[in-house]
Amino acid sequence: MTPPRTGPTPAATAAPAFPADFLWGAATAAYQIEGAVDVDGRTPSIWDTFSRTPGRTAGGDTGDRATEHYHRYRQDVRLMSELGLGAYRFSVSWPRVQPTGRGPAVERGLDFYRRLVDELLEHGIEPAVTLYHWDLPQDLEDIGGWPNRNTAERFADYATLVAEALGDRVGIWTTLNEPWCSAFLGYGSGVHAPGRADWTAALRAAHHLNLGHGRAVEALRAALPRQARIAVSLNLHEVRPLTGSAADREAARRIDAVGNRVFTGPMLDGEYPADLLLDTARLVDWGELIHEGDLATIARPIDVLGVNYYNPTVASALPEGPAPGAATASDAGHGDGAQSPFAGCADVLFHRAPGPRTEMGWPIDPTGLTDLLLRLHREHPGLPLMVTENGAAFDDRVTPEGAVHDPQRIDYLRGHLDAVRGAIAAGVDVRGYFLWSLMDNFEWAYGYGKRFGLYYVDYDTQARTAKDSARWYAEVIRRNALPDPGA
Ligand code: IFM
Repeated sequence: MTPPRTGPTPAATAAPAFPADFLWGAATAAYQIEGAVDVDGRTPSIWDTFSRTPGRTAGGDTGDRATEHYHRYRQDVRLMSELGLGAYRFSVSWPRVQPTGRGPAVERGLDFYRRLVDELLEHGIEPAVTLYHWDLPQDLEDIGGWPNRNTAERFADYATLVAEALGDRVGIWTTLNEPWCSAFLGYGSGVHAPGRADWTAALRAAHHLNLGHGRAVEALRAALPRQARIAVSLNLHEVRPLTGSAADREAARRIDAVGNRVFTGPMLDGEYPADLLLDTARLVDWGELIHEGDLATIARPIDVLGVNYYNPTVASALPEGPAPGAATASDAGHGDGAQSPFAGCADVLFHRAPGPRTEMGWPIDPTGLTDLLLRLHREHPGLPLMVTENGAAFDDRVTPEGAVHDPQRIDYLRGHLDAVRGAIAAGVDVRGYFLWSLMDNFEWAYGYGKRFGLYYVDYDTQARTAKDSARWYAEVIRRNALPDPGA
């Protein structure tokens, strides 16, 4: 069930090692693994409501049971220990801690995370907490959700509660995970909870997520010891124009604005990019949305930028006539037929690069990760980076002998880790890598059909089985270097 440690260290590999203090981790998120959705005072989040709504998730799957991590966390920490993880990135469920999104904390909810953190520390694994991985308390959605400015204030209060409970033992804190998904898939295309399709609401949500991040940074700084490291994890789009034509480059620029710079602009540069404000002026009144002082709050310094990367995005302008092989923005890897998540870019086409894909249909191209890291280093020199998510879903099966052979995942990981190493060699300050994901789990609107884990989960018995990639990753961690292919 667990990956045995491999034998003695073979002769030094040709591949250069990662920096000596490089942090090797794996990541999960509360709603994707915990289950136990109605115990110890937890109330529904927007994902409970959404997934219980017919037609919203594949097969009607919900996170009700998930991988039962809430009750099996000790076993799961043992699996992490056998991998040799230096750190484990998990998220705290807001409705477990503060069911209505306001008021005092529910201690029974916090106790789960106290137990988890203690277990991690006992195994020598550094806990890395993400405060928000998409499970907004339904009560807050009922009064407007992220398009409502008040949600940012509520988020800061919640951040204080969690920091006061765990701050003495947790050194790495992330405010938001992938706010682009919360804003643009949750309120723009509607393929994520709460399932609203309204570009104005999506842009308002983006600003309030930015503000919530800034307010949470302030709250964390006030509550945490000085040495705590504070981050945000962004799923930045490595956007490439299909051709060098001015029209395609313009399409890529617009996607970059509403896919990336809508967050990096205010968070890292203290302002929204002028081109984004112009592009979206007909959708939202930015002057009304941004209050005095907001930009200074959003730009509170962070210690590390978390980068979540899976694949590059190829965009072009809508040509005259039909465009074979292309998909409109609504199909940009996030569900067919829905409104585009890229606000105001319905006329942009997305192209599926030839070559191998993952089970999600996402192209496999590690050069996108190197380019993204290089760009961030160029544009924000001095800001340490951490890959806080990277991984791939494949159609894993358990053999009659009880093994899970996943050579494609090993290839994917090798390529992307090599990309990280290449960026480090080029001078980029990358502090660590968190593989998505520790174990198979609830892949949001795709339900349980897409398996990203190092551990295969049998959802009937909840048995965890180490995939070959788990053994391979344990070896990477042990060597602090990539093993030779075939090793
Ligand atoms: O499963 C998700 C995760 O919750 C956020 N980032 C992308 C992963 C794979 O889709």
